[in-house]
Amino acid sequence: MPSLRLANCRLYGFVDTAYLAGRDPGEVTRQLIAGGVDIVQVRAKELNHEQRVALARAVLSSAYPARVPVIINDDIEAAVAVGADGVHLGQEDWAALPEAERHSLRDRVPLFGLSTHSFDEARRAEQAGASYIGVGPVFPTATKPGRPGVGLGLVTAVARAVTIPFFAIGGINLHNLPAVLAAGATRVAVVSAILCASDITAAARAFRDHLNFPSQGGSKP
Ligand code: TZP
Ligand code: MG
Repeated sequence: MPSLRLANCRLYGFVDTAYLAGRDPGEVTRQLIAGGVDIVQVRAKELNHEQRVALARAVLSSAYPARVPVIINDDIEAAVAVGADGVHLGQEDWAALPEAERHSLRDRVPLFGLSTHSFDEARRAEQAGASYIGVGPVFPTATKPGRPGVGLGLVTAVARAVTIPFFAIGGINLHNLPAVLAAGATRVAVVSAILCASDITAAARAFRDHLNFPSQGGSKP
């Protein structure tokens, strides 16, 4: 079982089928990890359950030797079936989950993350026992069409009030990364700026180089 410590996870990478463009998911996973991605999400909006399970197994087989946790988006049963480290759910998925399933989630998968788009959602996710939250989209992004950017102010508010790990997400690139960090984020989740790069490993490395803190492995949350 890979290390489940989120404390030192700074860069959240994705194997998102919308951006694979025919590339091998196991190889993309290895490239992400070679670039310093600390945690990987399998995001496959258009696949069915069986296809998502197969994809998740390919990602896990690359991530497992590197002890990098793998999180499955949307599909709790797929996460359980492949022995993934966790599941990531949106607000709608979470709202639709029966109370009993919400309570049993932590028994079924070691980690669960929730997407949040407002201060209240972030606070509620923490109270609900989420292992971590995503906060965004910070900036509008084609990866999540139709959602307005929540802005850097929400990053600052969450950084001050929420104690579980949070990842700023949405439209983050190397140009705006310094502003995201200055707003209070210590962790970022990046899809397109890494997966659309000609060299995935180099792109991930460029992000990761901004995310090393003096307290790495120490006390910084
Ligand atoms: N949740 C909020 S924004 C987003 C998700 C999954 C997409 C982030 O993708 P990108 O390409 O890094 O903007
Ligand atoms: Mg979802």
